Amino acid sequence: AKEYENIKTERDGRVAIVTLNRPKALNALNAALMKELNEALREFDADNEVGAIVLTGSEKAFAAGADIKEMKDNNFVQNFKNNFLGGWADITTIRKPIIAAVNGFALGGGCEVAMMCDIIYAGDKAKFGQPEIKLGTIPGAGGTQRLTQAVGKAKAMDLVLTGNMISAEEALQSGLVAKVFPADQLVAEAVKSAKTIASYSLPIVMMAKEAVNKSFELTLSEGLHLERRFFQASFGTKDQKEGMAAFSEKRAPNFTHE
Ligand code: CO8
Repeated sequence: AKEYENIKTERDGRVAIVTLNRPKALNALNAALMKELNEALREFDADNEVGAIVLTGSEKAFAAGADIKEMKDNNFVQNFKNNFLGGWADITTIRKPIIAAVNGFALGGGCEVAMMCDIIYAGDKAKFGQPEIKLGTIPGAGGTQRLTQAVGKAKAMDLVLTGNMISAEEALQSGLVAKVFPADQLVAEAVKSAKTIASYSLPIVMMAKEAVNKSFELTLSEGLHLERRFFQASFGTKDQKEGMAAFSEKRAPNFTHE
């Protein structure tokens, strides 16, 4: 695997695992880390041998937010001219599924990065929050938008305006996370799900991800239209023929991602 300074990458079969690795700052997201993260994700997105990605941190912190020490002296003109944080959402341009496996703190930009992923699994000690208000700023990478879409106005306002954290259990109840696991089993469980996803036809998985994500952008009739077209198009793949043949012949399918 390629050597990075702020992240680690590994492969387990068709699953790529990216681990945020700035332990001395609780994985606070600085420009160098985000650059490496986006680089690694782009590389795995382009790799035909990768079918799904798991993004995780340490047991103490997924990420405790943007690096406060790095940004504290920024001024408006600098932020604006450099489009500060603009590139951080590149994660959302990755076309393969990403599971965020969140142990410990997912605060501010950490929570926002998790929400840029497709599925969030949490360890039972995880804490989610948007504490920017305590620092004299507001969420800058989806904490007022993706969070509101995920949990609704009441909960999002409560988090964004008080800066309070919620537990994994509360995050589960409010629909922010899909599942909660004991902390020490979290990454293994995320990899297990990622392997299941990666065992399916990659182009079909990519269509499914794109279709679900479009539901946030399109009207219902446009979204249903897109879904139906993708569904129709899926019959143009070898994998649809294989999947339905295998069902009829009562055997396991052998998807070739074509
Ligand atoms: N930035 C820089 N350094 C950090 C950060 C951070 N966000 N979080 C923790 N650290 C550092 C601490 O300064 C400390 O360093 P040192 O040992 O040199 O003093 C080290 O990590 C360990 O942290 P603590 O000693 O504070 O550990 P505790 O266990 O006592 O507390 C907390 C853990 C509660 C998580 C605490 O560290 C904390 O409150 N951190 C800040 C959380 C926060 O406010 N996050 C929001 C940041 S603003 C933001 O994210 C804007 C969003 C921008 C969009 C991002 C797009 C992806």
